Amino acid sequence: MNINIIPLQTHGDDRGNLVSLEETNNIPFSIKRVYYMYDTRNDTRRGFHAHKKLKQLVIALKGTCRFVLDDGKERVEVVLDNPAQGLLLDSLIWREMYDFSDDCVLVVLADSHYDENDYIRNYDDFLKLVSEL
Ligand code: T46
Repeated sequence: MNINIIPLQTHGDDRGNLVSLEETNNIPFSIKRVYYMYDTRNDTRRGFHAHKKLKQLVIALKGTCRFVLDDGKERVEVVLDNPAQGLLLDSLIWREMYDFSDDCVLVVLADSHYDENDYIRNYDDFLKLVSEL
């Protein structure tokens, strides 16, 4: 499976670092929604779904967490621990998130507004859908 991690240019100087996110420049889609997660319990797992169409970019602004990405053929684990990198979450990829550090802050940029109908929350339904592609 192709794991797409986008390096984000850091404008660093002796004051610290600054990263800019610009649609169609370093973000490969038009940004319609931004959400973030923090104070996630480290004994919890999130996700357990795929999206029919939604594309997203996720950045660990602080701390670390692990993603499992699954395209129906292969499962790959990715550690997110760098605020200068974004993990592209394409459509039709099952995702699970776990091992959140206490200080973990994840920000997600999305190419569509929130739509519960875009979620595939049943793993067998997901496998069936990707096997029919
Ligand atoms: C994804 C992973 C990486 C909203 O009302 N608006 C929103 O934009 C979002 C994202 C969520 N919600 C509500 C829906 C639920 O009642 O917030 C609650 C928690 O959402 P959910 O259980 O879907 O959270 P995760 O962490 O399992 O998944 C989220 C995104 O939903 C999903 O698109 O790819 O993060």
